[in-house]
Amino acid sequence: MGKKLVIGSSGQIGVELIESLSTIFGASQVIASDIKPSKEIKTQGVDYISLDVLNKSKLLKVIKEHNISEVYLLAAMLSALAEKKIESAWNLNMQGLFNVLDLAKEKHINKVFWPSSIAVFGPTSPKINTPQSTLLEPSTVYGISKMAGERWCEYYFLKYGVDVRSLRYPGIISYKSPPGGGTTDYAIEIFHAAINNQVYKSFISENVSLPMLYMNDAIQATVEIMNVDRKKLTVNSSYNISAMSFNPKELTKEIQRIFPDFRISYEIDFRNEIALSWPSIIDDSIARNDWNWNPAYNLRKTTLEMINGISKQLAN
Ligand code: AKB
Repeated sequence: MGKKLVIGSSGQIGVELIESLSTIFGASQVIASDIKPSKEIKTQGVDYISLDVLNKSKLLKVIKEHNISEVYLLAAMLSALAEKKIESAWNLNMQGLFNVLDLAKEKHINKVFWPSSIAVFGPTSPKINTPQSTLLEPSTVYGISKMAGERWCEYYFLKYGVDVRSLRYPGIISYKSPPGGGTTDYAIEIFHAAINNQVYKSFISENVSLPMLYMNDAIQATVEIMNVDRKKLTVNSSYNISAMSFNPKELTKEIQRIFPDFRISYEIDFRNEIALSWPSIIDDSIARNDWNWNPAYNLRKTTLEMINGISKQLAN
């Protein structure tokens, strides 16, 4: 068994995935890589390599030199930023995936994790209990790249036997490392405002609900799907997963249980349009049946964890 390479290790999910993989498999079994290092990874005893996933020859060199057997490809441009940088988003999100899938096809690696997103759904997809398989007409650059990526993952699995596994991440809430360029980022920013006694100016309108996951559940799901017997997986593209759904109004109410004076105001921008095109509640029953997906964090527990976590960070 070779080592695990996380590409995009300095991002919101990368930092916490590195922490979890090194706890489970040992720091020597994990390699972090990104175009810029993060402080957090330096302290975890995990080797860091500077790597741009678009540089396929360097990627191959790293895979060979470090005896990599699994790649977690987290480097991507998220929904809001991708609307402003169409070409580079498409290039990073698609070419990055092809580089990794091709190296798996050529048997340089055995297994790949690639995250998709609820952004694959669009205005014509059902909004409530959005099924695993339904009309996919995404209206964002990011969503189009994720939808195409899902099709390519399934194609590489069926045609070339590439063992690529994927989850459609909803909004992921965490405090250890900031998110960047997403539409669901509001659900993180709001906690920082509340703890700092500020009014939060939401760019999403009060009644727009989106599916969400607390980071611990997202990491758990990622580790689980990568380690389950492939024969149990009935979805070869990407699984719907979620733990809760809420809108800014409901999140504000929950935060006000702890900070009664907390206030939100609304200054809607283009990200509201993106949020409106996504599902409110998704049906993740196939993940629950296939590999016992069972999230632990609801809105109340997430709120407590966020407030405790950010407060501790500030105190340090
Ligand atoms: C985003 O908001 O772009 C991401 C996502 C839902 O994939 N968090």
